[in-house]
Amino acid sequence: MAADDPYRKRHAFPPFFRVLPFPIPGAFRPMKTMFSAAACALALASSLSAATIAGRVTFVTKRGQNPVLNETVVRLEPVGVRAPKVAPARFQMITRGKMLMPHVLAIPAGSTVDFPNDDPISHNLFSLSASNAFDLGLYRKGAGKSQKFDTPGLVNVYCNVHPNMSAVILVMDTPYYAFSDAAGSYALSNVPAGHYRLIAWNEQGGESESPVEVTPAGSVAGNVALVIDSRNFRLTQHLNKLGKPYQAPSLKDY
Ligand SMILES: [Cu+2]
Repeated sequence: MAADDPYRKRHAFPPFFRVLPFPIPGAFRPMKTMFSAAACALALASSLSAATIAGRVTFVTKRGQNPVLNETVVRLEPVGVRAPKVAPARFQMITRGKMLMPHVLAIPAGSTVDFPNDDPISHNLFSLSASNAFDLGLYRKGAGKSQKFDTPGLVNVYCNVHPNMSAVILVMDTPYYAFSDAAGSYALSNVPAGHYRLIAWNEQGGESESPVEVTPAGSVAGNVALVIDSRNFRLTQHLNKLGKPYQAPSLKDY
């Protein structure tokens, strides 16, 4: 996922919206397309041609590997145009039983995640991930703390007290994303005509991608069956918020 901010330059609407035959308040629309019959016909075709891209993600694993299939996130990144912006929202990732739930969360860029603590012990969530680094500090049971995520990318969330706690937040710069189901099947709906990178991500294996196209007639061309090769994936011990190895746990921490 690109680490740079794709919304640095404001872009009112993607080209798909620009040729709609009726006015949208605030939308940029070239005057000459307003009265062009050809443009209106094209607009009608575009507005009718939104497609559903559905397929399946499979894994190549070696012995001992067991990726969690329904924690696979599939997304589409438009090629050559900016993705429509998605309104930020509020999400929740709860600490309970020294686990972070959900373990994988996908959110639109600019969204805020609340981290309530349901445990009788204190936690200190943090991330050292570039562009979205944060440190919530130590906090007890209760409403917890919140964090806003502005930059698209992958955020590894850890606890500075409990080395085994981890989660991943995927900050999205596209509206077209979905989790696969437990069989690896996914569906991305309302995708307008255009060229895209179809990308599947799983924590245990990284990414796999394929070019796909939604034609002006609304059909889907390209390979929608993605394969994630997990064989080089290794679970490594992460460092604490100071970038140092965790100390041996003391009884009071647990
Ligand atoms: Cu903790």
